[in-house]
Amino acid sequence: MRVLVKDLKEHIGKQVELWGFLHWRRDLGKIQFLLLRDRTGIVQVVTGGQRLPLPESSLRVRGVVVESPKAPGGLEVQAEALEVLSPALEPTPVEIPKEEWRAHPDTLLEYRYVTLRGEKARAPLRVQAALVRGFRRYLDRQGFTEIFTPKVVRAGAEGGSGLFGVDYFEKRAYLAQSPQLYKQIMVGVFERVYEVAPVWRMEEHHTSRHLNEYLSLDVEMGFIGSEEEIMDLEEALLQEMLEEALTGAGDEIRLLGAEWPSFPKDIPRLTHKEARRILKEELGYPVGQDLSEEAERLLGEYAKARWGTDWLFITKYPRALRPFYTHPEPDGTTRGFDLLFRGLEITSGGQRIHRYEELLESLKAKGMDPEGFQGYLEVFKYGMPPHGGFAIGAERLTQKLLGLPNVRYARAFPRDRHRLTP
Ligand code: AMO
Repeated sequence: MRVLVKDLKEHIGKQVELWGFLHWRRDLGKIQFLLLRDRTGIVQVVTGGQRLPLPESSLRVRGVVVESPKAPGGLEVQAEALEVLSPALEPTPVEIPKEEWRAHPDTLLEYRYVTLRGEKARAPLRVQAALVRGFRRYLDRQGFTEIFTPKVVRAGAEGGSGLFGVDYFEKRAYLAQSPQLYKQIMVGVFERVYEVAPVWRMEEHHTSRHLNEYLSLDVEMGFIGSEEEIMDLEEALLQEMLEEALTGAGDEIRLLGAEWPSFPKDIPRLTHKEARRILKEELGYPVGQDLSEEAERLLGEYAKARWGTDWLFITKYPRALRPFYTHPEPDGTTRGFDLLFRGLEITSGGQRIHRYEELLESLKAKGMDPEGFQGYLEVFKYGMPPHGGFAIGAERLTQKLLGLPNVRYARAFPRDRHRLTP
């Protein structure tokens, strides 16, 4: 009977068939030990008189499950037949079970197509898949509709960070740096929408927190009273995402030794002004208008010490720091917020401008050409309700949840300043 590694304990004393990869091997002459890995785990297999193929070959093994206290997991399979389905033709560039995580990051990324098979390398992707599942499930239940907006666009939405140009027949087009404008338009259609899709940022940053292509988890909701409702929504949403990660990828979380965060409930909401005061007066940190990465890290520590939380909303950002679509306040601030998790910005969001005239004015005030925003602007002539939303950077959330040293490990095939392959 064909079984998965995780179910072997239910088959002790019985004959089973396993399909998987040769994870590791050891030849003692008369007998050979190997570890077989499938999508659910790893088990030791003992066989005799075989010439084992190279690691990462795919195999089909038939044998009897026996208890074996010395084997990993306390079980082993005594093989009766071993068929090589597809042999590895060369040794892997990195010895997966031994060197994983110890090899140089560039080496791990260079050979990602095979190093990803390592249990620790693939674990963050499983956790991320569970987070996204929780994201979708919660929003579906709240009456949101999943949308799919164009990724080749006429203009940028965010300002600031650069755009990648694309030749689109005779026209100049760009890779979308966010679905911002389209998700707002779709609020006019479905009131509540979300999207899970990649976005592109031509940023020169070569840091452990920046990717040039990342997965953006976007939410937009209509008929709101203020941005406070958007933050409430994000708290409940994050809670469900974390729960799904724990139930759906608990083994992976344990394998990585991740320290699970505090409950994302009643997250403290500090105004930008107050955050700057704390930095200056209480933490003795010289702050400019913009909060540097170091300032955010310090605020993360502050939130942990003062409120015992890993989460912190910074609200009411000044107008100069937010994109044109952000709802302004009369005092020069806005209804825009960021969410810091363990001292790293994982979300930006806020309430948007929903009146045509104000939007036009805001574009002009930012020195942007309304021409480029034609279709978007038009929709504000047709009763756009007060609305707001946010976007979570999926890789950053995954990185910080799992304590990964680099955001690149939270993406299967990261794109950065120097990496376009594999
Ligand atoms: P923003 O530009 O702040 O906001 O991006 C939202 C979130 O995306 C993540 N992020 C990144 N992750 C990895 N590499 C990058 N280079 C990178 N840049 C951003 C961060 C960030 O908080 N349209 C707004 C969202 C909204 O208001 O709804 C936006 O895109 O986690």
